[in-house]
Amino acid sequence: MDSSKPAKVVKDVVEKVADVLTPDVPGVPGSAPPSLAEPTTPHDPLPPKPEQGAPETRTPTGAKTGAPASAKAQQGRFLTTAQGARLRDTDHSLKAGPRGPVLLQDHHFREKITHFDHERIPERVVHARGAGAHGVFTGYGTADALTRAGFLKKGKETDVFVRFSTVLGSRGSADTVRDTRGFATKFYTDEGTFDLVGNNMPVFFIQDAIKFPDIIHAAKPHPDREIPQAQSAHDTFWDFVSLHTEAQHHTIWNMSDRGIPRSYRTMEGFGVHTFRLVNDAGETVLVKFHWKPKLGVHSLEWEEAQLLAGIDPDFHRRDLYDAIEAGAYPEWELGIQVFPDTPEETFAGIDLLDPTKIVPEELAPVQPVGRMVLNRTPTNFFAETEQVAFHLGHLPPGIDVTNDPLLQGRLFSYLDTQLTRLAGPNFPQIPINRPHAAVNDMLRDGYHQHAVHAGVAPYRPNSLDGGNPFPAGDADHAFVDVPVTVAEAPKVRANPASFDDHFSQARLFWQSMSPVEKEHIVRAYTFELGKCYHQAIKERQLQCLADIDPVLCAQVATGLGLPAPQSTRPLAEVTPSPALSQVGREWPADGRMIGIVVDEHSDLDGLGTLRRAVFDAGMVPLLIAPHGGMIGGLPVQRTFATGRSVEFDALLLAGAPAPAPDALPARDAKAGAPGPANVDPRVLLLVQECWRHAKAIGAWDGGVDVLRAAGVADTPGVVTGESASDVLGTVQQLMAAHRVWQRFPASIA
Ligand code: HDE
Repeated sequence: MDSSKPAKVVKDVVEKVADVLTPDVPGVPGSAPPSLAEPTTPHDPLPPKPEQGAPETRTPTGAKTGAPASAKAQQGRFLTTAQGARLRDTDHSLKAGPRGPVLLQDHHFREKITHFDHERIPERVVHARGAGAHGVFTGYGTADALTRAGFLKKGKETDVFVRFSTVLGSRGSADTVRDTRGFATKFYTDEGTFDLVGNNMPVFFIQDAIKFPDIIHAAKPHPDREIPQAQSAHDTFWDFVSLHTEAQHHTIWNMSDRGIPRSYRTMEGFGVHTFRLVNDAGETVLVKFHWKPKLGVHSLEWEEAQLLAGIDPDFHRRDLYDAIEAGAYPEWELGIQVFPDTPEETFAGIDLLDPTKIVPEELAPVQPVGRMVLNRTPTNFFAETEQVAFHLGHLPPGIDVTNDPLLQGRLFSYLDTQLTRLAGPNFPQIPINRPHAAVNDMLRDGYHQHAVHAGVAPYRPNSLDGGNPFPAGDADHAFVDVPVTVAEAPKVRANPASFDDHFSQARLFWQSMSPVEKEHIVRAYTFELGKCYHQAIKERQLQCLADIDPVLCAQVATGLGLPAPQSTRPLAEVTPSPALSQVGREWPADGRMIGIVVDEHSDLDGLGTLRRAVFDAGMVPLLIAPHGGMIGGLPVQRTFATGRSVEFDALLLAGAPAPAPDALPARDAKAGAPGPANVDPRVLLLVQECWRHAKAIGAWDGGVDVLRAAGVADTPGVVTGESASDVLGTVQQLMAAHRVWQRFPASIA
C-alpha cells in the first residue's frame, strides 16, 4: 500500500482528525447524537471482522477439515447463553418470589457471574501498559544480498501488529511517565512469524538475562507499600543502578528526553541486540535493527509529561488511535547497521554482544530495508493488544540469533511467561497470535486447544498418516540454524573482559547532546535523586555521574545540595555522535495540534479561512472558546474548562476572552492581589504553559493583549501580526524544529 498522500488527501485526513476530536453537536449536520432511547427491534450484530474468527481446523496436510471453524464472537440477533440457548431476561436473577432468595438453579446467573469473575488475566510482569495497532510492512529488496528472509524482498507486503508499551507501570498507569518504551512488532510473514521485540532505546540495563529479576524488582514499586507506581524516582531503583554500574548507560537514556516521548509516532525503535542474517549461499553478517519514524524523534517536556499523567493518562494511546482512525497513518522505516561476521564479533572496537553498547551511526550507517505503515486500530483491546504474545524465538528463515547473553536469556523468558499469562501452551492459536503461514506441527492437546486435529500419528517417523508432516528440504525455505562455531572454553559464570567498560558510552551519549538536552538530563537526575530518601544512594549515584562527566555531576550535585565528588577513573576520549541528538534538524509537522483561542469579538469570518489554512498545512486546528457548542458557525472543540496547553503543539490567539462566570478569579501569585482582570485566567495559564514548554505562539487582534497580560510578548517564538495569515506561516516554520529551543536557558555548553 502507498501512504504517500497527495495534498488533498492530507487535507481530508486532518479534517477527519478534527472530526474525531469534535464532540457531537446537536443540530450540526453529521454530528447529531444517536437517539438516547434503547433500541428494541432485533437486528444482526455488526459484521464480524476477520480476526473474530477462531483458527480454522486443518488436516495434517494443511487442508481444511470441514469441521465448523468454531463460533464467531457474535452470531444471530438474540441474546443467548454461552451454549446458544436464547434468553428472554438477563436483568433479574431467578428468585423464590420477588422478595425471596436467589435460587442455586439459576444457571444463567451462575454462568454470567462466573465468567465475569474470571475476566482478568495476569498483566505482563513488565510492559503491562500498552497500545497496539495493525499495519503493513513493505520490503525494499535492499537486504536481498544479506538475507533469505522473504518479507524483505522488494515490494513484498506483510501484515504486522505492533504493541508499544511502558515498562514499569501497571495496566492502568499513565502513558507519559519517565520510562523506556517497548516497541514490539509481529511480522506475519509467509515463512513463519517474526517478532522484533525492541525498545525505544538501543541499550539495556544489564548484560546478562540472569540479572533481569534484579533490575525489575529494584525498579518496580517498593514491596511494602507498593509505591511509587510507574516511576524510577525512588530509592530501590537508584540503589541498584548506582551499585550495578553497567546500568549507567541505559539510565542516562532514561533521564534524557527519550524517556518521555511526545508520541509513539515520534519514537525510534531498536532491536538492541546484534542479530545474524544469513543469505541463500549460507553467508552471514551481523546486524542491529532500527526503526526510524517519518515524523522524527520528539519528546515531551518534563512538566508536560507530569501534567498529562493527571489530565490525560491515556495521552499516547489516544494519540495513536486518533491518528490512525483519521487516516494520518504513523510510519517508520526499518533499517539495519551491518557488520562483518568475524570470530571476534566486534566492530570499531565495540563488542557487538554487549547490549549496553551502541555502534554510532556515523561509524555504521543505518541502511533502510523496508517501510511500516500502521493503518488499523484493534477491534477489541483484550483480544488483540492484551493477548498478543511476542517471543524472540519467533524467527523466519534468514534471521538468526547471536550469543548476546541477554538475548539468549530472553529466548527462554518470552515463551515461559505466556504459559502463565495466557494459561497454557496453545496461545499461538489465539487469533492475534496465529501465524499467517500454514501451520503443520505435531504439538497436541493442552489447555484451550481450539484446533480439531485429524490423523492418528502426531509423531515422526510414521507410516499411518502417510509420513506427514515432512521435513522441508533445501529448496523449501526451511529455517536453518547457522552452524556457528562455538569456541572451546570452560563452563564459567563470567562475562568477557570487554563488558567491563560501563562509562565511556554513557559519556559518549552525554557529549552528543545539545545544551538544552543536557539541561533536561541534569534536571531529570536532580528530580529523580531528589525523590530518594537515602543520602548514601544519592552520593553513590553522584560518584557514577562524576565518572561519566564532571560537569553533569557538578550540576546535579548543586541541585541536590551535595558536594560533587571527583572522578575515580580516567574519562574516556569520545567522539560525539550527532545522530543521538533530537535537536537541530527540521521535520514535517503533519498531524500536529494547533489550539486557536477565540471569543465572540474575534474576526469570526477569518476563522474559517484560518482553519482551512491550518488543514492545508497538514495540521489539526482545535477551536478553544469560553463555552461549548458553536462559535462563528464553527464547532467548538475545547472550552476553557476542558482544554489544557499540554494537548497542543502550538497556540494561536485570535481573541482576548474576558473571564467567564465559571473562571476562578485571577490573582497575582506574589501579592495575592487580583491579576490581569480583563483576560480569563485559564487563557493566561494556557499561554504561560505553552510559553514555558517552548511552543510557538502566534497572536493578532485582541490576542496581542493576551500576550502582554501573560508577560510573554516580544520573546523568542512569539509571533504577532495584523491578521492570521501574517502569523501562521512563521508559526509553522517554528514547529518544524519541534520547539522554540532558544527559550530554554542553555547554561551548559
Ligand atoms: Fe522483555 N519481557 N525481557 N525486554 N520485553 C517481556 O514478555 C525479559 C528486554 C520487551 O508488548 C515479557 O510477553 C527478560 C529487552 C518488550 O507484549 C517477559 C529480559 C528488551 C516487551 C520479558 C528482557 C525488551 C517485553 C513480559 C532480560 C528490548 C513487551 C510479558 C534478558 C530489546 C512485549 C511478555 C509486548 C516483555 C522478559 C529484556 C523488550 C517477562 C528476561 C533487552 C517490548 O518475558
